[in-house]
Amino acid sequence: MRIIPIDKTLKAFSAFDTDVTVVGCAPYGNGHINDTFLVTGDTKRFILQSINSNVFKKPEEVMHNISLVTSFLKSQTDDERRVLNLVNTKDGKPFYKDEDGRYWRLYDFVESSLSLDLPETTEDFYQSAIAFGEFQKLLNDFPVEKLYETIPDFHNTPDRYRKFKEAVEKDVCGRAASVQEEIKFVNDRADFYSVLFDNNKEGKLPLRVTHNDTKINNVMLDLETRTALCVIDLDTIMPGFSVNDFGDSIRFGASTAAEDEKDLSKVEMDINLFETYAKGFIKGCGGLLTKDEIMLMPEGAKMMTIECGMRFLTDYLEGDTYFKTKYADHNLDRCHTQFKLVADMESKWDAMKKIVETV
Ligand code: ADP
Ligand code: GN1
Ligand code: MG
Repeated sequence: MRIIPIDKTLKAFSAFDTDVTVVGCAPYGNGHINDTFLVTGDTKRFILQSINSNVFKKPEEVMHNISLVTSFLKSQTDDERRVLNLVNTKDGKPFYKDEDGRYWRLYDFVESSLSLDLPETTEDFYQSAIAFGEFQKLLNDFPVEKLYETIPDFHNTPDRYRKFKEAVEKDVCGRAASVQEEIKFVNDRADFYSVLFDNNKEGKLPLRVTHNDTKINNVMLDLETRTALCVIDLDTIMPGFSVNDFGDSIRFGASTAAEDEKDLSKVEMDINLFETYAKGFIKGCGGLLTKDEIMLMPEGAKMMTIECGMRFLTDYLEGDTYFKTKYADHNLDRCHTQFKLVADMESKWDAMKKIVETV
């Protein structure tokens, strides 16, 4: 775990153009990538983040994308609570680089809102589906050529599989022998990994501008109405497949347990939540999705889940250098829930296919 001294955090905050006196500063949220702090000022609250530059090799390009996307989204709505508001530095930049090379950014805190790690009700999940669907639709008019690819091959599952096999081969931590069953689980599904790219080549799955990290905790819901307010965590907006945005939400939010649940008997993909999310996402996309894209939603769900499990296992084999972990086998526990979900989706495959045929 990276520890950032509090004086460095407060110094970074003071580089931004705010007119508050800081009264509190504490780590915040459950993200796996960036270091997030809630900064409480005397009149206003903020989210201060140190960007993970091990994951995002070119933080300036991430901030270029986020500035463009948030400005674009603001031009599409009159309600300022609907869009994440980036605060510039005193010298007008969207990020601050400190003397240790850390990159920082500041957002207004989205007040009177909540972000959930699992939906508490079916309606919560439906609302997040509407939000990510609408987000997809809005991005349809975004000029894709202006975006940098912040993590190359982010959802290129065949390439993730190649990197996984490399990690097994190198086995730098000597952990491969103890996870033979998990390795077999990945290898047994090798034929599946190119399915979305194959459909893309056949002209059935268009590349769109997608969010690429559609966990329910990346949507803020209004505390009072519990309707979706705004989509956050915009680091990975890049060209991608709509079914991946759909699928990543299912992977995380349609699970009956947390991503790191140790008791696998609690982990299932809730088919009713799958159906609910499919309806909400299609509605949010407002007629944008083609019939083929809708039909490939089950593949998107399974792809994002096996890919994520494979990424957790790769990170475990490589010594836990990518995802933040809280204890020794955290990545392995996460990998197990993902594989349990994949197996459960396989057993519910016909039902999933039927839902998207009729939805
Ligand atoms: P990570 O990339 O590490 O997942 P996020 O940008 O998703 O980082 O932030 C982590 C968590 O912090 C979110 O899940 C959310 O709960 C909270 N959060 C982030 N930005 C805001 C904001 N502007 N207002 C309120 N909460 C926020
Ligand atoms: C990371 O940043 P966060 O926690 O929203 C990861 C996603 C994974 C997810 C697994 C940039 O998302 O790709 O699906 O963890 N983000 C990045 O929970 O790698
Ligand atoms: Mg996040």
